[in-house]
Amino acid sequence: MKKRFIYILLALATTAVNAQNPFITDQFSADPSARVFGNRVYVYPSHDILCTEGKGRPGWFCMADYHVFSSANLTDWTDHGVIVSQDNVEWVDASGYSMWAPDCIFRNGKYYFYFPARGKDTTKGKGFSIGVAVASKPEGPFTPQPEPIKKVHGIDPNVFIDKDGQAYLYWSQGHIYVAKLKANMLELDGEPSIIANLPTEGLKEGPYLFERNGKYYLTYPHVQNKIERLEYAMGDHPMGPFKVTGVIMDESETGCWTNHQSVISFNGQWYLFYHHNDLSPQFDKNRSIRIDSLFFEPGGAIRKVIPTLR
Ligand code: FUB
Repeated sequence: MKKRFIYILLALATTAVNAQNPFITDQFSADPSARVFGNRVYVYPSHDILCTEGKGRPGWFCMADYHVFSSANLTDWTDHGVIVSQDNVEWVDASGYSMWAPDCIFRNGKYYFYFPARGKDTTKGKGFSIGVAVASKPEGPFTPQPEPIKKVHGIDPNVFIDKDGQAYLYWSQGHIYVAKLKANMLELDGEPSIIANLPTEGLKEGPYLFERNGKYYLTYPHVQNKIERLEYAMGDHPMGPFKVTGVIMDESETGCWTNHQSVISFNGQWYLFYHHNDLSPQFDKNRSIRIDSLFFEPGGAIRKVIPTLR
């Protein structure tokens, strides 16, 4: 009886959080990287805008800057404003509107914000590089490094610091890559490697790694039927080997081409952050970020998330 009552309370609590989707409604937002810093959740998303003739590439992704949002209760969100803009990073091509999915992590009193963008220096290729901006507070002000991280070409950076203090950078470029980071969090410590044993067909991007009960969960969107499905693989070490384990969110649950996830535990509950194009049903490159509760099976498998709509 007591157990049933707890389940009902849990269900009500879940509904209360879910009922807000999407939870940022005054601007478009995508690719949410959520982090718990102190007693607040900070979300570092991409900021979708609309490219027009002469400004970026109309009909495509268009992002010029990043905001950070925070909340103590996942209901009331504070927009801390722009933390990094394509106009204030030396190496970024400011005509690119290419400030795609970022991440942020805390180490030794500093917050390290990782972001991909196309650089000015086309001799290094037209593709994306990944830069870092550093701050003393999670909401900034952030100071961008003058150069992107060497030997990293791709998008969707994600950083994980293991219990032994070793930091890892994950990113994607067709495949998902991993490399150790030096303690300064600004340089690779060794060569990047492609993470093996992931699906061979269909684009995989947006890596996000978290640890629970000694198991490492590598989560990623994987294109199925032209729509990204959120999947995960599990392993015993941050660099793998990983074994493809399951689906977090089916592609049939969203009509949006892209999806992009992060996972946190906050006040004893796990949450999945992701996006959909709720506020722009006709144009799926103007997206909005969502939260849903995440649950695990007793053996550690992730239970599929059914998105909560408005
Ligand atoms: O937001 C631009 C790109 O779309 C991201 O980098 C991908 O993960 C996808 O969400």
